[in-house]
Amino acid sequence: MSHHYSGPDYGFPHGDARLDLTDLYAFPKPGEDDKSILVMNVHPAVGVNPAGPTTDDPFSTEAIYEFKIDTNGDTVADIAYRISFSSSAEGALIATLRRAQDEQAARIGDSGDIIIKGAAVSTGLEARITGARGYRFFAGWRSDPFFFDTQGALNDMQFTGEDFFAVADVCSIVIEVPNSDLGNKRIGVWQRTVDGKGGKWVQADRGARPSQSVFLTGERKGDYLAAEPVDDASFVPVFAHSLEHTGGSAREEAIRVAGTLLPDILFYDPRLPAAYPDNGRKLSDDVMDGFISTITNGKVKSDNVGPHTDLLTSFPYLGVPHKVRSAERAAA
Ligand SMILES: [Ca+2]
Ligand SMILES: [Ca+2]
Repeated sequence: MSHHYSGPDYGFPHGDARLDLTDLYAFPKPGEDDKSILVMNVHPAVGVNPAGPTTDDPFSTEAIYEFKIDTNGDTVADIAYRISFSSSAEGALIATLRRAQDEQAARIGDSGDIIIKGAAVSTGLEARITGARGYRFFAGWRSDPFFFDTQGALNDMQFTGEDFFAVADVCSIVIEVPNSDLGNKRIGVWQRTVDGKGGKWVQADRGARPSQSVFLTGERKGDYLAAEPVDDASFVPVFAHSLEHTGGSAREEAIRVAGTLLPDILFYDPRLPAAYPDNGRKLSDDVMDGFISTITNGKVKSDNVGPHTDLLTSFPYLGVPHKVRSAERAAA
């Protein structure tokens, strides 16, 4: 549950699992120094509230899935990659990738230059990949690379080393980006979903660093999901309150630690190797050991769960989904 189940009471934002962001990753493309890989995971295949499987329909056609990128350290986006979905004439789900910059990137909406359009969405076991203008793009079901003993966390941090996500699936949007389009320097990245169901664009979920919106936002979770990183100083008190509660830390120390977790941005320098929390995040980084240690004030250091072994060595890097959702492979 990195950000899995980000809505109130572990429900889904706007009651729609397809809008629920889970994890964000950023790392250099293996074997090619001038490109980076950005991964947005969304839509857990299994819910907690309501419990049980979510829809097999991967993405909402009424939403925008967005990577926000700050290139000059002011916590306001200067570049946005916007992904939207629609139905083709044949009724298949297809994706469009747009790139917005400057003031347009900071705003809400679906504007931006089209980089890729009509990209097939992968609903089966095969990864369908689309390339254009130095970019490569994937959207569809994958094996969830996130690993954590969720039941142990819910049982007062009594970890048994059972990986709740061992056979879980998630929906992934993976883009291979030329570093020149990211500015070739340290950037700040976050992700958000924007819901257009009600006739205007409303941010449904957002986040960057693992698990913060689930474990630390307390009664301000709704405000947090609606806010942007530039507003995040206002959440230091509620983060500190949560840290006092889970780790028994003194108020002053809790405020100091909360200040290191906000704004909720993943910093990434594409010129350097990725390793969370120092630079970006790889699919295999054990982010939860660090998070557990932070929220328990060092009392618990690991959930005894390690990375998955089904990661791929090439694009889109995430493993083949566990569940067969379409007959696509048989037909291929
Ligand atoms: Ca900026
Ligand atoms: Ca672990």
